[in-house]
Amino acid sequence: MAAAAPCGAVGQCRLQLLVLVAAAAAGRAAAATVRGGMLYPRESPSRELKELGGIWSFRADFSPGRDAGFEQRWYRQPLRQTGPVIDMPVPASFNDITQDPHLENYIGWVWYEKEVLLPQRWLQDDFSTRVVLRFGSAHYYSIVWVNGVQVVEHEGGHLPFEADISRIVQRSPGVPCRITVALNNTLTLHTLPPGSIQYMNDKTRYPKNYFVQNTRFDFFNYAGIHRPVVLYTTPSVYIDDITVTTTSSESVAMVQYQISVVGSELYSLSLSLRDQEGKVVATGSGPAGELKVPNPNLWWPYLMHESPGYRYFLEVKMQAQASGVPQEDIYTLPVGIRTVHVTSTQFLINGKPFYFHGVNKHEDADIRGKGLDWALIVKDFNLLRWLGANSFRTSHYPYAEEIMDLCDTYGIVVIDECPGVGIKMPESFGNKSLQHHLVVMEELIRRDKNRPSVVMWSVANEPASELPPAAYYFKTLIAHTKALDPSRPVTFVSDTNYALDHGAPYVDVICVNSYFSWYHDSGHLEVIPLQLTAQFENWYKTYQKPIIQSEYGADSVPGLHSDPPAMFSEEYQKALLKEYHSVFDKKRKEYVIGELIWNFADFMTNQGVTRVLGNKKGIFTRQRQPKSAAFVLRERYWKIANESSCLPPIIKSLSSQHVVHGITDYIISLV
Ligand code: GCB
Repeated sequence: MAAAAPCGAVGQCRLQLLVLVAAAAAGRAAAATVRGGMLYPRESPSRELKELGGIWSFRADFSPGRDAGFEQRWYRQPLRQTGPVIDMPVPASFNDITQDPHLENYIGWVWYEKEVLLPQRWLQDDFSTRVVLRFGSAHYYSIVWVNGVQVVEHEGGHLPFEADISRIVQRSPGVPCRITVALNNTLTLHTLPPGSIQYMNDKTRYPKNYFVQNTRFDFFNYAGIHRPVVLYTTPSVYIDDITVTTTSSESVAMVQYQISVVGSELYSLSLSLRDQEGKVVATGSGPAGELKVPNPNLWWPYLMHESPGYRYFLEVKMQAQASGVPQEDIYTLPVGIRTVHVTSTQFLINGKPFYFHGVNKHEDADIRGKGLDWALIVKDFNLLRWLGANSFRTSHYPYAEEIMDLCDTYGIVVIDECPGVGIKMPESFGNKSLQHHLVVMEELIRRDKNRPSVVMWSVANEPASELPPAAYYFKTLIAHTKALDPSRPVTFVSDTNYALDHGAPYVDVICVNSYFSWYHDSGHLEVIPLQLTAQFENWYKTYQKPIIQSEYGADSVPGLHSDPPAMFSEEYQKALLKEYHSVFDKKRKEYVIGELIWNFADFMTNQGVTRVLGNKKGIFTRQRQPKSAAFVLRERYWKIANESSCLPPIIKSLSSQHVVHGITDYIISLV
């Protein structure tokens, strides 16, 4: 990606300084490990919420060193007083909002600002209300000030961070609360994902001070405030975190819980678990324990049961005294009861074999880039269910909590991937990178540990796992992940040769990507059966672990036709899929436990000679219209679901021709 903005000796210094800032912060975080909970902000009788989405003021720092904002301390006064600002929507990526190619490809610090008035009752200086500012995600390095005071610094996109701002806002009631964010999208060899800045110093070929950011991943590196920013309140003594795990037998389930409270040592906790009708099915007390649920409704994946995604609601009530004042906090957590086990040939959910027939996705759309968009989210879930997809991988980074909530609700099974994509350079396997990666896994697990839809963690996509340091790297990373969450299997997604992969010994499930007759033997569909069969057999012989085909696919330009099939036509994409499917059908009787198409929808990438306005391997266009391949996959997924599911006979008896609306409506009405 070319950054057309100038950057001279000063600029180089400043960019290097950014790297140092980021590295220092990563070091601090690693040493400290992640502290505190990161409960999704929900309203309750003791908690209020204010959404800060909408138009924010914005300025990209185009100064030669990208450092004018810090030198002139833009955070000390309203942004409009230090120079021109433009309107910027939040949540959204900033890249595609204007017509300015320099902003589209901008690398460095950008500044956002919002002024908000808070309700009077939040501002009473009696130490009883805690006001928290929370960002669902911002890419990638964030520094946040409130009324000119720095409140939080966070490294990494995709995951939430927050700050207690009570003391700052309660000190000046009646004054608008000014939130200033400086955001930097520079990637280094030690960030996740990694990247590097390359200065082009040949004056005969490049303008003065020219640099580019190089990355080794295949999606446009959108940046901005991508997810909701909210202010929420809690009492000053509050429920900080809840961890829930579940086990079940035929007629009874156990819900193990652990709760942490912050603000006082003297508190009591009471819990009640309600079913979807609101009936209390179990009660408990104290910070840790077990709830017994007789005749439980288990959480089942979509198409595996007539009522998928069943969730109970765990209401946690905390009562305490703080400075003689009684305090009460209430938080309600949705809970799905389900178990996950892996054998040498199967993936079991609630003891039943589960076959992943799903997709890989991206958070990506016209104009808003990676910004959260409710209309797009709901459309995508409707398409997933239309397709008969029961699962997806969050390729190649954690998706919004709002998306994960719908996975829980609809029973869409998730392989939850961290942003470990494009880890290719030896420098990215050193201790500094590893420490940061461990912290990112801590943040991800802290966020998603209670989600029944999440059945496996993926710690990386296509790292250079053939490099010798990958052995120690993945051994440590996977052990750490398992120590944080012993209840879920762990994987990473490999495209390394089975005989050379140093990370594979440590995973529970082999996830393998391959593009036969696309990137290799281009145009030769006939090689697929042989090569894919050999791939599966080699991996299985070496590891005796179940295998997921975690990516396969072909680009197709919608409306481009060719018979016999030629690359980039819709016919070729369909034919390639079918060749893969015939091998999957043989091997899923043995140890292949899933197939995830690359990709659900076309998505934007960097410009390059193999990309025509982005990656076109979607079975839907970027605007979510089906290509021919979508119908091939839909017929297949419904067929597989009907073969193996416990759906009622009425649904099973319908062929995929009939499911256009009827069955999805029926299933949806059951949810
Ligand atoms: C891969 C990557 C994915 C790419 C895809 C492709 O192996 O994991 O990020 O987009 O191939 O289309 O090249």
